[in-house]
Amino acid sequence: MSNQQSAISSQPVDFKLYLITDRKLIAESCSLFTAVEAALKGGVKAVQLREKDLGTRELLYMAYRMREITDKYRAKLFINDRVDIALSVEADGVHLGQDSIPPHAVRKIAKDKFMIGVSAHSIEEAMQAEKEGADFITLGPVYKTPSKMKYGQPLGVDINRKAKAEISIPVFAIGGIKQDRIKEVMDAGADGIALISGILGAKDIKEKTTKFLELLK
Ligand code: 3NM
Repeated sequence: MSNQQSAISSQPVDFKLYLITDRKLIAESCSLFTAVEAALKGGVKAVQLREKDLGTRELLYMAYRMREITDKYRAKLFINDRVDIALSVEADGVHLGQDSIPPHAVRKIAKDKFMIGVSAHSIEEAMQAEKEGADFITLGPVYKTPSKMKYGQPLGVDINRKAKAEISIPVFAIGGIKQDRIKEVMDAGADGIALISGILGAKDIKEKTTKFLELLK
């Protein structure tokens, strides 16, 4: 074990579908909580609260409510970037970006079983995150997705084959994942999928979530 890695054991990654929030995508008639609850009713077991433009307190209150509804459905809750908020609301973990506090530093302050996800945009970043103690990785964007144009060209589905060969922790394909792409990414070796619009952009969020889960079986 490298000295950057942790001795603290976290939980197994027991989900294949990882729903990420973006309240701006939700129709005005429906709140983010209603939308996430519909996905929970559809069976999703891991949700990442990712509302990057919110101030600390607003995000904290939102995180408390997300904790309540994810608890109700026995689903895991992750908070994007904000370890302080994740710890405060007793989330299951944090999801770190490349500019966030690194995983090995989170391990020093995290409780036992606290999980760490990391966003990687190349195999090198994914390997580094694994070395530093991440529990799982989202790797992308695999396909073109408007929200992530800043990362340039999509990595393409073959990135999952390379990841399978190099990385031992679970790797979730992210970026432009829709229902008709699940087979392709899973066949390429992804351990699961992470997505926003594929579910939150659906007319019937509950039904869409169930469909995704069926296809991931
Ligand atoms: N991270 P959708 S792509 C939040 O490549 C996020 O790290 C990405 O949204 C990455 O499922 C992305 O609607 C957006 O394409 C995912």
